[in-house]
Amino acid sequence: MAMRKRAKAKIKAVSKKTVKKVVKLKAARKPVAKAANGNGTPRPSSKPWGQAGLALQGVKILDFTHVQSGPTCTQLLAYMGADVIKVERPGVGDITRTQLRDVKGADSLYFTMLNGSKRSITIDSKHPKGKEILARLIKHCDVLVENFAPGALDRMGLTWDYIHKTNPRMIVASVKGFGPGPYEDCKVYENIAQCAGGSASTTGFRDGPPLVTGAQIGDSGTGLHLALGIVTALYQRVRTGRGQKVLAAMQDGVLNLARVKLRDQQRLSHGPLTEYSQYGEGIPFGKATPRAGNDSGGGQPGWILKCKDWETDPDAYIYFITQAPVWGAICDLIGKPEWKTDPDFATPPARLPRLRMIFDTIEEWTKTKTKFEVMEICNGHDIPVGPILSMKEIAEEPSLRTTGTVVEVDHPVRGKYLTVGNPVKLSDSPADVRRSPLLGEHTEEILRKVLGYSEKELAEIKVSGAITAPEKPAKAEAA
Ligand code: CAO
Repeated sequence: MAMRKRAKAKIKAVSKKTVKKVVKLKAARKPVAKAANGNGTPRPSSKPWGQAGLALQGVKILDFTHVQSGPTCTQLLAYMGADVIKVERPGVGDITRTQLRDVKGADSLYFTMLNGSKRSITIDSKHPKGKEILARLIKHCDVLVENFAPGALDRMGLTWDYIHKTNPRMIVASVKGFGPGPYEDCKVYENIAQCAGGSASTTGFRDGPPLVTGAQIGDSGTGLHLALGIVTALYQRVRTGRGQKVLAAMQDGVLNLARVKLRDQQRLSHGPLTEYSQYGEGIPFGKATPRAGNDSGGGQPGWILKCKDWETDPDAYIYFITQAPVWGAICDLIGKPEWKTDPDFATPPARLPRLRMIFDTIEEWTKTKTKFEVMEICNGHDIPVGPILSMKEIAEEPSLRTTGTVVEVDHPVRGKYLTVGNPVKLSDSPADVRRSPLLGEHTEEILRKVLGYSEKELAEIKVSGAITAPEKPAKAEAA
C-alpha cells in the first residue's frame, strides 16, 4: 500500500516536471506574445475597465507613519490598492486617534480621515519580540514609510543598513521637516514648514503679518510628494531589483508648491511686479517677494469680490479673473462698454495701474448677485470665476459625492463620517475607500495570515508584552 502511494507520488512529481518543461518551452517559442509591446510589458488586458485589479495591488506597505504628513501618503497608496499595514504603539497608537476628539471614546476625525483603507497592527518596536515581528514584516513588505522625528527610526534599530540587508528590495520612504543641512535634526509641524518653505512670507496682505494657509501644504502636500517618490522608486525597482531611500522634506515640498513666488523674487531684480496691486497703487517694492493679498499668482489679474449678502454671510464672495480674451464681455456685463475702446482700459498693460479701481467697479456688479448667480452668468461668457465655497457647502455638494471626492463611510464606534476620497482618478483603478481601522484591529490577522505565526507562537507573543498595552496605560487625553 505504502509502496503504491510512493510510486503514485513519483509519477505525479515527474508529470508535474514535464508540464513545467512544456510550459517553459511554449513560453520560449512565443516571446512576442509575452512582450507584445516590445518593452517587456504584457499585452493590453481585455478585462472591462476597472476590473483588472487596482493599480497598486500586490504592493505591501509597512506604515510607520503618524500625525498627518505620512498618513496622507499611505492613505493615498491604500486608495490605489496597496496593502497598508499601519504599525502602532500598543495601547497608545497614532497620537491623532485622541487629538481634537468630537465623539467621546471614538477615534477622532483627524485620525479617521487620514487612515482609511489601512490595517492596524500594534507592535512595541523596542521590545525584543516586537523587533522579531518587525523583521518578518520587513522581509514581507515592499515599502517602509515613516515620518518620525529625525533619528527615531535608527533608535529603534531600523537603520537603512539593517533594512537593506534584511530585504534589499525594500524602499524606505521618509518625511522629514528639512533636508540635510543646518536644520535637519529639527522636529517640524505643518505651519513651521509653511513658514520655512516661503509660503507664509508671501501669503496675506502687504500691511499685515505673514499668514499660514488653511490648506495643509506642509503635511498633506509633502505626503503627496512622498507618494510620487514611492511609486517612482517602485517603478525603478522593476529594472534594478533593489530598493532605495526616498526623502520628502516638508520645506522642499512647500517651496515646490510656492515656486511662483521664487519666480517673482528673481523678476524683482528686473523691475517691479506689475501684476501686483501694489504696483498700481504706486507703492515701491522691497528686496523680497511681497505678500500679494488676493492678487492672482499668474499673468491674468484677479481678486476676491463681495457678492449679495456679504454683510451677513462670511463666504458670500467670488474670485474674479479679468482674463484678457474676455475683457469685452466683462465690460458689457458690468455696464462699462466704453472700457472696451478707452485707451486707459482697452489693453492689459493699460489696465495694470488701475486694477484696484477696475475691481471696485466689477464688485458693484457682483454685489447685486449671489456668488452662484455670478458663476452662472460669467460661465455663460467664458469668464473665469470661482465661488468661495464654505466647508459646509463642499460637504453637501452632490457632484463631489458622485465623483468620490467626498465619501461617506461607516465606522463601528463613531458611525457615519465624511472623508476625502482619492483626488486623483484612475480610469482602470477605482479608489478603494474604506473606514479607518481600530487600534490593533488586525494584529492577530496579520501575525497569523501574513507572517505565518503558529497558534503556539501567537500565544507566546501575546504574553510577551510586544503587542499588548502596558498594564496601566496613561489616561490623559492628548490636547
Ligand atoms: N513602539 C515603540 N516606540 C514607538 C513606536 C512603537 N510602535 N512608535 C513610535 N515610537 C516612539 C519612537 O521610537 C520615538 O521614541 P524615541 O524618541 O525615544 O526614539 C517616539 O515614539 C516619538 O517619536 P517622534 O519623536 O517622531 O514623535 P513626537 O511626537 O515627539 O514628534 C513630530 C512628532 C511630528 C514633530 C516628529 O515626528 C517629526 O518631526 N516628524 C517629521 C516631520 C513630520 O512628519 N512632521 C509632520 C507632522 S504632522 O503636522
